[in-house]
Amino acid sequence: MVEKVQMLKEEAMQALQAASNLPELDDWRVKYLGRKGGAVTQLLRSIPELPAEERPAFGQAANELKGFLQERYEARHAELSRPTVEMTEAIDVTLPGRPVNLGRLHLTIQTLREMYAIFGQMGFQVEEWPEVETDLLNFELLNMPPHHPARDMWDTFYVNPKVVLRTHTSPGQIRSMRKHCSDPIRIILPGKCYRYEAVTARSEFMFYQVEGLAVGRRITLADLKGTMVDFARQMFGADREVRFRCSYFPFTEPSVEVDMDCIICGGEGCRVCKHTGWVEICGAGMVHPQVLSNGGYDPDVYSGFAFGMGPERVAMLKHDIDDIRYFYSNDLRFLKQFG
Ligand code: FA5
Repeated sequence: MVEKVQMLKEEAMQALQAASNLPELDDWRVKYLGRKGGAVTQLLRSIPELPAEERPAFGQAANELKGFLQERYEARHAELSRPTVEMTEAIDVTLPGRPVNLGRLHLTIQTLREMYAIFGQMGFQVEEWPEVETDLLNFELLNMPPHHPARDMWDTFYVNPKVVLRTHTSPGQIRSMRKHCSDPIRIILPGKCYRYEAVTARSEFMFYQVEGLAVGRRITLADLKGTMVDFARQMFGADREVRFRCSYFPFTEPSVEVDMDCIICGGEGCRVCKHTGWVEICGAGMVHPQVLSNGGYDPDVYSGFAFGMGPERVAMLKHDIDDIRYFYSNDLRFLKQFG
């Protein structure tokens, strides 16, 4: 009798393979597993008619067959229910491919790289420091203790009372001096800065700065002037003129603003230079003795100069861009023009 079960199994499996769609599969289910007249059901119903000694082995084989076929049915059902891919149109493999959109460097990054190359030739190396900075480094060690009125020059985003989003890259001066421990330094420190100020055509609340710092023995204001003139001429053209104006920063003494003759009007006066013939390119000065000392350098032995310039403003001058807000508003029509 167990052979009868085996024969039914083979027959059912062949029929299952032959069922090539869901209606055929359903006919198969009714034929073999159907509750009323299904072949396996009939097999099970025939058990009581068997001699007592044959019933256990036959019953076990018939029940196993029922479980097995049920499982196979479900697997086949899942297989036939999967959507089939139909070729609706022919593919012309000779068509040219779609061009891949190439990315490009952001104008600020391009300008930064040009600046690295120019200062690199003069022996400056690039170092980077955190954008989230302590109040101690951003202000206090740069001669601005709490409540010092000069803090008002930098409208500050506070993370908490002791931590700020850096308002300028000058805290990097202290970090780099402490890193180099009394060795001569010639570095530039690029990075993002944040200021809680109104966004206008010339000012963003987030922008980049490139800090420059040179520390050594017998460094003078003439070295700063030479560096600025060289930078302006390499960046903007060999006949650029540079002038220094007295200014004030708590961490430099003396302090200056560096102006360049207007690249647009050649010094005649236009809207870019506000009809003065000059445009500011950075703030700068000789590193204050107290700041040298805060950085671990003996001010009786060492001197240094520092400057901080905005690459967006450099790019605006170079490409005659009249509004800084284009830089970070993600308008590809603007960004695609460069590079
Ligand atoms: C400073 O931030 C000083 N730390 C610079 C400095 C460094 C002086 C070392 C002395 C020694 P100032 O706030 O002027 O200075 O900013 C320097 C440059 O950053 C500006 O000339 C300008 O190019 C750029 N900048 C400043 N504020 C903005 C702004 N809101 N949006 C875009 N660029 C800005």
